[in-house]
Amino acid sequence: MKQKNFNPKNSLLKEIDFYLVTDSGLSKKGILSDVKGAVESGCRIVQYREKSKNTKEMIYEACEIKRICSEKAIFLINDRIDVALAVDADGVHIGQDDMPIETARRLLGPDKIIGLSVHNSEEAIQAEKNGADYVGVGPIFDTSTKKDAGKGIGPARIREVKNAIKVPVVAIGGINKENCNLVVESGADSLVSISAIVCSDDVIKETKIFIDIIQKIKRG
Ligand code: 3NM
Repeated sequence: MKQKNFNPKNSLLKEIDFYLVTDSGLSKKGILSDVKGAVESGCRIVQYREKSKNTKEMIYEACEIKRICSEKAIFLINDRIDVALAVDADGVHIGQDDMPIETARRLLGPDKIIGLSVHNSEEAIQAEKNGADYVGVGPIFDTSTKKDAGKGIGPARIREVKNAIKVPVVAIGGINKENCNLVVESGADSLVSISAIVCSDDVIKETKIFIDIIQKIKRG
């Protein structure tokens, strides 16, 4: 693989606590408002995940999110490498059945961030070998946000994955304020919570609460 140049946003990955993933179907106030609120509260990574809009609408929204993230947050796009290239996002997040990571890397170049969803340490080791910058592990708990996510794999799996690889581990699926301590204590570098944030009345407040809980546990 071609040597990566130093990319300050890439090195930031290790220090991230709370990771926002958008969901236009669940959002109470709209995804742009969600992104603004979360970034204002200190969220340093945002993933635009959109399954129902056309490409033109996605490119428009992606440009708006990129503007909100600017220098403050890493901006990734779920699955759609074409949209990521079109708006020059910081990278993508892909799943096991999406474009192979080697192909995504060839299209995006060495400096873009690529995250890959994994379910166990074997997939995580393979993801790291193939050049993933981080892995997303989930669903940690049962969730109704992603209908085909399957049953929760439990927080103990985070530790197994964490022990198997060096790149950051992001936990996702059914995580809320009540159970997020278990997730961080199990070794997650950062965590995603979609419904607990975007279905709330106050994204700014809820994001701050998550970040405070995570930082307290991580920094002891
Ligand atoms: N991916 P919530 S679970 C988008 O396991 C997504 O890969 C998952 O939403 C995975 O925080 C999930 O509302 C949904 O449970 C997470």
